[in-house]
Amino acid sequence: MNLKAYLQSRQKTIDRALDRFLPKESTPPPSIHHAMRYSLFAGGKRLRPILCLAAAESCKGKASEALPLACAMECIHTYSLVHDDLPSMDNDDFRRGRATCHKVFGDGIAVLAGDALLTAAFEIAARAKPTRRYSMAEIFREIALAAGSRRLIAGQVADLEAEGKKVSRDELRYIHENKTAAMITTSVRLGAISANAELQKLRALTRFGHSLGLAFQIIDDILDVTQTTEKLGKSAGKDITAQKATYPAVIGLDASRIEARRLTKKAHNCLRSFANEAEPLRELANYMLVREY
Ligand code: GRG
Repeated sequence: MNLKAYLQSRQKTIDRALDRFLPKESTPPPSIHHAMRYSLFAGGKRLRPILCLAAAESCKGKASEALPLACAMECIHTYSLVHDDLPSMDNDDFRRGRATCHKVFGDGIAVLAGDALLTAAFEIAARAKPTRRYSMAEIFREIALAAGSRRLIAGQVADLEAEGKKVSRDELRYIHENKTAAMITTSVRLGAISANAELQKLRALTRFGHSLGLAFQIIDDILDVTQTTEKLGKSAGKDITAQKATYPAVIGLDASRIEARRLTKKAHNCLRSFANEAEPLRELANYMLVREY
C-alpha cells in the first residue's frame, strides 16, 4: 500500500466534501463564512476523518457512507483548534502554517467561527444514514459525547487547570484521553457505525482508537520539543514555556517515545481479528508514530 498516495487521495476526498457541505464564503454574513473556511481549509492533516473512512472500510463498509461523519469530526476538531488558539486559552498566533483565526478576523469572529463549525458538524452529520444496528440518535449522541463536557471540554479544562502545576502520570493520562484520544476514538467508531459493524468489531476498534489517540498525543508532545515551528505549522516549544502537562515533562523524552511505541503496538493488537480490510488502519497507526508534524 502506498501510504503517501492514500493520504493525498483521502485528503482530497475530504476537502471536496467539506467544500460541498459548508456554506459558501459569499453566504451572508460573509465575514463568518470566510473565517470558518479560512481555518478549515488551512491545510490540516485530516487524520480524524481519514481514520473514520479507513474504519468504515475495515468493517467492509463504503467510505462514501462515512464521509458526512468524517467531515463532522473534522469540523469539531477545527473548532477546538480555533478556540484553543484564542488569547484566553493558549494564545497562539500560528496554526496550520498560517496566522490564527483571531489574528486575522478578531477575537469575536473567531469565537463565532468556532461555534459555527461545531454547530455545522451536526448539520453535516445529519446527512449520514442510520444502519440496521445504529440509529441517527445514537450517532448524534456519540458525537455530542466526544465534543462535550465529559470528553473534549473535560480534557481542555484539566489541561488549563494543570498549567504550572506538577501533575501525576494518571492526571496526565486523563488529560490526553479526553482532550485528544476521545475525538480520535469517536472518529474510528463513527466509521465502523456507518458500516453497520457488529458489536465485537466496534469494541475492538474502540480499543484501537483509544491506544492510537494516546500515542498520537504523546508524539504531539514530543514534536513540540523536538521540531521547529516551520515544520509543525504551529508554534513549537510552547508546552515548556506555558508549563504544560506533557509526557516529556513528566516521564522524559526517551520514556515518552517508548510509551508511544507501546501504545501503537497495543493498537495493532486490537486489529488482530481483522483481515486485509484493516491494512489502511494499520498503516495509519505506523505513520502516526513516525510523523514529523
Ligand atoms: C474546546 C476550546 C476547546 C478546546 C478543546 C482539542 C483542544 C481542546 C485543543 C486543541 C489544541 C490541542 C493541543 C489539541 C490536542 C489535539 C491535537 C494534538 C491537535 C492537533 O491535531 P493535528 O496534529 O492537527 O491532527 P491538524 O492541524 O493537522 O488537523
